[in-house]
Amino acid sequence: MPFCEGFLWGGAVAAHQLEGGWNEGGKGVSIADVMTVGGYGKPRRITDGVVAGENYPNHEAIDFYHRYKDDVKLFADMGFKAFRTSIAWTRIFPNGDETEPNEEGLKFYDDLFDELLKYNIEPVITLSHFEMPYNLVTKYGAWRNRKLIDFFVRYAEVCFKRYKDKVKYWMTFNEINNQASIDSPFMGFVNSGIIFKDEPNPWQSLFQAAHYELVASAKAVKIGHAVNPDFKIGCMIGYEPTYPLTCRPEDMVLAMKDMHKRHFFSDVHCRGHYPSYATTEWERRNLDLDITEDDLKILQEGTVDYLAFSYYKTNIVTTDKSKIDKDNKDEFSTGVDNPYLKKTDWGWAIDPKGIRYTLDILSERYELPLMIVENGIGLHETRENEQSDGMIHDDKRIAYFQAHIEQMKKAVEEDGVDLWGYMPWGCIDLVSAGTGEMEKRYGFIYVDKDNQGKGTLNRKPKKSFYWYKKVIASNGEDL
Ligand code: BGP
Repeated sequence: MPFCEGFLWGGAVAAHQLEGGWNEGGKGVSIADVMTVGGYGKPRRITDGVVAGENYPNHEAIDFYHRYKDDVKLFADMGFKAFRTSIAWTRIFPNGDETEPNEEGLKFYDDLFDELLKYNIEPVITLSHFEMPYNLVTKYGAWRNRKLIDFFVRYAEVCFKRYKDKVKYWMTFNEINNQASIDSPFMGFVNSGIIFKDEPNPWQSLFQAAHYELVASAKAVKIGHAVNPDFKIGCMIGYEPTYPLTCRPEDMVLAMKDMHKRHFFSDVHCRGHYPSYATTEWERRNLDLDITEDDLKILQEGTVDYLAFSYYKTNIVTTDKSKIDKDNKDEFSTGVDNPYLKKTDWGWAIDPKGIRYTLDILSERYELPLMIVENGIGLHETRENEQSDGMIHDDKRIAYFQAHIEQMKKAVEEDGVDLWGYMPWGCIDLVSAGTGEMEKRYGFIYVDKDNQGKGTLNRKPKKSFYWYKKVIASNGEDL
């Protein structure tokens, strides 16, 4: 049996992408609340506060805030052992800088966790998933400011103490490493509250913000372990292996250097110190970073218990500029296709073997347990795709998961990777983070709502729902 006993089969979401209730229960405005709908090749706009008349898809999302009991029941029907979601920071500290938390927000997550535990579903919780309080951006300059460390740590401590008997698995920041793509306004804003490309010295801002976030994470890990020594506290990175287009040594080196962007944050989270490729880069770029001796000590003391990651695709790089399609190069794509792979409708390369490659690299590099907390395929699906049995037949999704789970098995069985769990992304249709659309669907469960916000919000299992139920029941044997 490749997967261990108690393997955490489940699904993943993030508060801002499904809860809605953006201004209910005392919740404050988060950075996700000021982002409009975009689309394929059309980035989401970040508005200056919430502006009347704009379409903000996260405000209602799929209304999980009011419907979570029914949704948790559906997850339980599928046999989920785990459910990954985030706590919306703005439900607990609406402006981020209060000294006392918002009781109504805390209560909401008490109720949600109780509901999950009622069905023996383990909550797997991210503290910050693209939803920091917007006030911290406007009033303090977001993660440019050292004060953010204390705000985050206070928030983390409140959550650890409140939920210490309900939640065992935690993650500090979602995909913290993606902001290293400093040209992407989206990645910088959602991770740090900063659009790096608009900064006078983007590299200075990136590494300073990164440092404060890493210190905040390490402090949180340390405090969490003191609150409950049984806690398992991990980091979470977005992992997209970079392949060279050819075996020309120039391409190989470029791909290797590109991977520094992927590893920089996890190197610090897992090893407790900065890698030499980063410190030499700081010197080369003449950066003047605020890093104290105490900070370096805390990084060492607050290393993580496990490494969680998302995996959707692999990327290609080349030094041969003639091979780069400039029209296809954007925030999420290098503009070079892998000739051996098919792509999704959103241009993401489908590469099941890449998940084994990822598991092996991370396992060898850090020698830590791993958790896959996002994986999946975005598809266009409407009620018109329903078959005579009244179900959406998402065979493409089933094929995608079959192929990826096969490769996970090989990584465990043949390569000895210590894998704790698998939580496919968007287990129920929700708002896409990158595009803000409902149309980019990942779920085992269909939600009746379109990009304009119209629909009944009714839920309906897709074919993959029954397929995944069988996979979980057989602990991954019956694919
Ligand atoms: C990850 C995020 C998620 C999620 C997912 C899919 O980067 O952690 O929040 O949304 O990607 O991306 P998208 O929604 O853009 O398809």
